[in-house]
Amino acid sequence: MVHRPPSTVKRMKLSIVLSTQQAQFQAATFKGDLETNLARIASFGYDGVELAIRDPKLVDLDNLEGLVRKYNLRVPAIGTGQAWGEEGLSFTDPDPIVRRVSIERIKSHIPVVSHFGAIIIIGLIRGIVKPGVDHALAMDWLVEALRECSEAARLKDIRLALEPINRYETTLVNNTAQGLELIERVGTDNFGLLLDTFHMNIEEPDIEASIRACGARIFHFHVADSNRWYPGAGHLNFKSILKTLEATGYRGWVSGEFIPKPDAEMAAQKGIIHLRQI
Ligand code: LER
Ligand code: MN
Repeated sequence: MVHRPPSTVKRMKLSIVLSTQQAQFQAATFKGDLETNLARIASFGYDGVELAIRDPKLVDLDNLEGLVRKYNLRVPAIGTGQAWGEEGLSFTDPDPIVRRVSIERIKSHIPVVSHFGAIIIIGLIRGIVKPGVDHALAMDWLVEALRECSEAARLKDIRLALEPINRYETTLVNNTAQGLELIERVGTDNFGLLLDTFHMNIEEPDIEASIRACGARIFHFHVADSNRWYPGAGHLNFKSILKTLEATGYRGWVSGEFIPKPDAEMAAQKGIIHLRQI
């Protein structure tokens, strides 16, 4: 029997990033008033909203859940990187107290995440190799922290996804090959990868080949174009990328994480139109 790749991508579950609090991170497409933003996101046709939460203690979970339900949205993933961006928390800080607080912060997301049936994103909270720290030692700290967090998450059937992030933002785990090596070292089956087309365009020699190599280890997927604007605003071939993703068997979410330009509404609308055309 001849096996032919599908000519179109099945209807994808699309979400978009919304920060539950003000944040410096540029590519959280929506920030500010929660209800207004959830209403807009739903009206543009998104199925879900990926929430960036710096600290679960600061979130009124009942209110959040009520609003998400009111606008018939799902929450596929919770981003945690603002704990690094705003507070400097990381798994690889030379100070053991900072490392402990960072691990506890990630574990504190477990009740929120299990509420929504979401996954926990490990982005910049992995940290960077700080001055005076050896790269191998930072990797050891990272592996230990990820083992502890993924073992705690597994008790609640929760998955964690580490995002390879480009070299200009971190010195730890920049590409998918390093991400796969890390998965081997951590050794827990609820720990996988979040691939982001913006970072892949900088770090991967061949985006489609890297997606195929990650296969079943892909737990979540971020889309932004080459310039980190909405899909369709740069030179990435989303048709080819998403067909390749689907061919791996991935049936998870495709989440828009792009700069709110020319403004958040326009970016969200143009992005979804481009992706739905595929
Ligand atoms: C977060 O998902 C991300 O892609 C990083 O660029 C955060 O800085
Ligand atoms: Mn991302």
